[in-house]
Amino acid sequence: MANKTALITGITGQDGAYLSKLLLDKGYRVVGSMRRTSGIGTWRLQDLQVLDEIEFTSMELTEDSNVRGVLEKIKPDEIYNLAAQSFVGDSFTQPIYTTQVTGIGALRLLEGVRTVVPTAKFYQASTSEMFGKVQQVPQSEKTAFYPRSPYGVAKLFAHWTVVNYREAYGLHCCSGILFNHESPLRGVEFLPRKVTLGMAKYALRGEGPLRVGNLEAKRDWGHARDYVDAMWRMLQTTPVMDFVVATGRTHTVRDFVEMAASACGISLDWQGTGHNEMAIDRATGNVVVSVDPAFYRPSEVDLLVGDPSLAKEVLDWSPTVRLEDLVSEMVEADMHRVSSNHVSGF
Ligand code: NAP
Ligand code: G4F
Repeated sequence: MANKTALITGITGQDGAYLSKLLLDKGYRVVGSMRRTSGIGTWRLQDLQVLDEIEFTSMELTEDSNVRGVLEKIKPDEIYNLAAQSFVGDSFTQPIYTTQVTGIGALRLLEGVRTVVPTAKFYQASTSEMFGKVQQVPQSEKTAFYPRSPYGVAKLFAHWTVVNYREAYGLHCCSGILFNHESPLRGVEFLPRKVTLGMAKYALRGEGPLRVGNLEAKRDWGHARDYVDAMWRMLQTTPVMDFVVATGRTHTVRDFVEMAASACGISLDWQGTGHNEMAIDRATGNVVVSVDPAFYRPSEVDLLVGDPSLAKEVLDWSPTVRLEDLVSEMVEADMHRVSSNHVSGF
């Protein structure tokens, strides 16, 4: 039997890279769709040494005919919709664009699946951001949604569209409600990578201070490599349903900063409060981190912690990387990049 063909939208992102590697290792033909940009966006695929094994096609999620044309040309067996304007902070200043790409983009694809490749399996990248102002702790598949950003609202639209296309048209489509997942391939605008890169720059070059926003927000952080494995498992499982993917542990942004500092051999003392708070290097007295209200969000998601029991029971999926080890891996990668003057992702 010929190898299965997987179409990955958002292949140039963090998850796109790890998922490509996983599917190639399983013998899939992997086709990645990329939007037109002015630069070379394939550094993550190069990093994982999969670039030469992927076929690329051009697809902009805001273009109906482009989306449909790609499905007609590729005729995928499995579709992983990872493409999104995925940065919550920017969704407050670009709400309409975010909704077009992150919300209606998923609908465009599903309409394409329904009319062009109705037997294809479809994975949608849903998010714990949909829980927002959480109605239950921990959050599970049964927890009510209450999004707190234009991004969260757009993802919730996509999430319910998947449910509707499954029930109305019998499509094999499902969503993974993924909690925050990170790696050395994470974008530098997100808090974890911003912190590990910032700490590496401070440790090796004395650069700083690193300016951050809300230190008290809590997140359930796992490793992206584990989470793309859950995506694949979901599409191999019947009956088709949605799953929470999380570690079940939660930590504050402050904890993450301390862990990253410690991985660089730096001990921090916190001084001040609120907008005037800062972290001082105990050994030198230098300011390493300072709070900048510019990084606060108009409405924040204060606490995320997922209950991955259903994924464990049905998919036999469990996270394999502890946060402490994830932070060490990210710091080590950024120390290497900074020391060799090779910082990817800018
Ligand atoms: P990411 O690194 O930001 O990647 C997003 C991808 O979407 C990139 O390949 C980007 O292309 C592409 N894209 C953006 N706008 C597009 C457009 N208009 N048309 C076509 N492609 C477009 O995100 P990630 O961390 O890999 O996350 C993958 C998916 O999971 C996203 O949908 C995200 O919202 C969701 N998610 C992520 C997490 C997490 O913690 N990482 C948690 C839950 C859900 P460029 O390279 O050209 O920008
Ligand atoms: O790393 P973040 O930007 O991730 P956020 O907003 O939780 O969203 C990520 O995870 C979602 C899943 O829950 C995904 F759907 C989404 O696509 C994305 O991958 O921020 C984490 C926390 C927030 O509470 C934020 O307010 O860190 C806080 N924070 C504090 N200072 C900061 C900063 N976030 C960023 N990006 N930059 C700061 O300086």
